[in-house]
Amino acid sequence: MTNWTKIDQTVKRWIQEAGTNIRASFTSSLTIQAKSNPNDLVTNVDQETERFFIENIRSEFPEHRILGEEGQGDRVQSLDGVIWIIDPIDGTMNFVHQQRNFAVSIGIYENGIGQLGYIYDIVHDELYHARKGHGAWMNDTPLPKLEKAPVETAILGISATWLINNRHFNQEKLVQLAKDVRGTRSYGSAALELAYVASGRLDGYITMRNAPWDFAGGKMIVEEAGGIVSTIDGGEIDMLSVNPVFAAAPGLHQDILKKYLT
Ligand code: 2AM
Ligand code: CA
Repeated sequence: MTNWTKIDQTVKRWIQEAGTNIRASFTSSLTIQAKSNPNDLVTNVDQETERFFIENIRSEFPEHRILGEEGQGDRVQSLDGVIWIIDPIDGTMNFVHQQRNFAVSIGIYENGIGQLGYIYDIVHDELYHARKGHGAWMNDTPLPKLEKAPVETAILGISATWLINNRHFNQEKLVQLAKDVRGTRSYGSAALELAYVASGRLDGYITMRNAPWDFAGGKMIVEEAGGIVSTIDGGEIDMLSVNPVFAAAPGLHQDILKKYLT
């Protein structure tokens, strides 16, 4: 049997240590490179933080596999066993330009089922975390179960990218949704936006393109807080592929799906 209590305590210790190192990096110069396009950034801190987690996981839990954004983990092609899905820095563009609105994101899945999730907002020292069947917390405070929210009073996380002509989704219905909700916000970190849905700072979050490391931790935390996470047409998220992601409070999720997404 997997000892989730031990894993939980260990991850929290590692996350604090990673946070200390990332905070220290603010005063040293970064090495910045572009990946798939000039706006897709990676820094030495992303790579060093991923390496920090991988080395620790390999030594403490050698039978577990690791899917990491920066590719230093394993080539994971199935969800069998225990898999750590890690984004060492989600919101790298914010990290580089703003030194805020970024987070460490970790989801730990067993045979495809989320067991532990963590999103650490280093600058605000806010650790959002969840354990399957036990609930979700921000630091030591339990997150109350999300309640039904109507569209008219909802605050929706959505990037302007999806409200202009794009190749992933016809924007017209989303433009109408953006008009109908009370307000929209865009933070540039999928992990933080999911953490905000879980904690009620946002009522919903929509994106057309997220990778497993962007949503693995957040999906778990939103679900343990009573929210719903699906693809844009209400289907199951595939933990090994890029997905459109729609997370929201109950009620709001069904209403938006029915009226704006199908
Ligand atoms: P990142 O900072 O770890 O790259 C807003 O840009 C959000 O989308 C961030 O969480 C960012 O994660 C993620 N993101 C950026 N480009 C992406 C891409 N091409 N595919 C999937 N997710 C992406
Ligand atoms: Ca990243």
